[in-house]
Amino acid sequence: MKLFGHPGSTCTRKVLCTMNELGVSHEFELVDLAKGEHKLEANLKRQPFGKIPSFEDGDVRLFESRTICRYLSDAHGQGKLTPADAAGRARMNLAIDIEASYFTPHAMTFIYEHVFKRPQGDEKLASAQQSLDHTLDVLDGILARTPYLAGADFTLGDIVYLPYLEYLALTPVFASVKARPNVSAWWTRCSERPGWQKAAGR
Ligand SMILES: N[C@@H](CCC(=O)N[C@@H](CS)C(=O)NCC(=O)O)C(=O)O
Repeated sequence: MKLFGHPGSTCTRKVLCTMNELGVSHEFELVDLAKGEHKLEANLKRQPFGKIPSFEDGDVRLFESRTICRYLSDAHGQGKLTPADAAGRARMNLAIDIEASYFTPHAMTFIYEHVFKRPQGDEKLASAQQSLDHTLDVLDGILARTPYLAGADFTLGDIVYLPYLEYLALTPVFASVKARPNVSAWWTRCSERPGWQKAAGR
């Protein structure tokens, strides 16, 4: 199988972490964002929206990081990273939906502002802070009951958050994560996993 992406990209790192956790080997082809390679024809054929990552496994061709992670767990996971029962799978998918809808858009506002130095404006930052705090409260409530977002085990529902938290840790907003004891302990637990350490380039 082959992954096309960039080692610093949040969406690429989700997929790399999933591959590492599952122990599947892969080829990696760099799509250099700094050189605009994601907008070139070769990448557009794999990812029609001109983004990374994209993925090939034989004749299976995919894009969208969360879809690739789900495919990897289904096709190569042998029960790892996805709960076996319907209720557990629903909790995992809920965690992924919360991440995509209510966490990442607000987290990215601060990552653009502080890490990529793209000023977001005071109004947007204030609104993102309020929304992020609310999402962190919801996550803290879930994690007060179970060690991982879908229950007792580490799943894709946890992996999808890690790339954004890794970059948020470089911003002043990480104080909001640290202020929530269950989220903070969960982040420590997840980020210490060798699968994440390797995906983050350590
Ligand atoms: N929903 C897509 C988002 C992909 C995405 O936004 N990728 C970023 C890198 S993490 C990218 O290609 N950015 C370059 C651009 O938007 O021009 C996914 O999960 O794969």
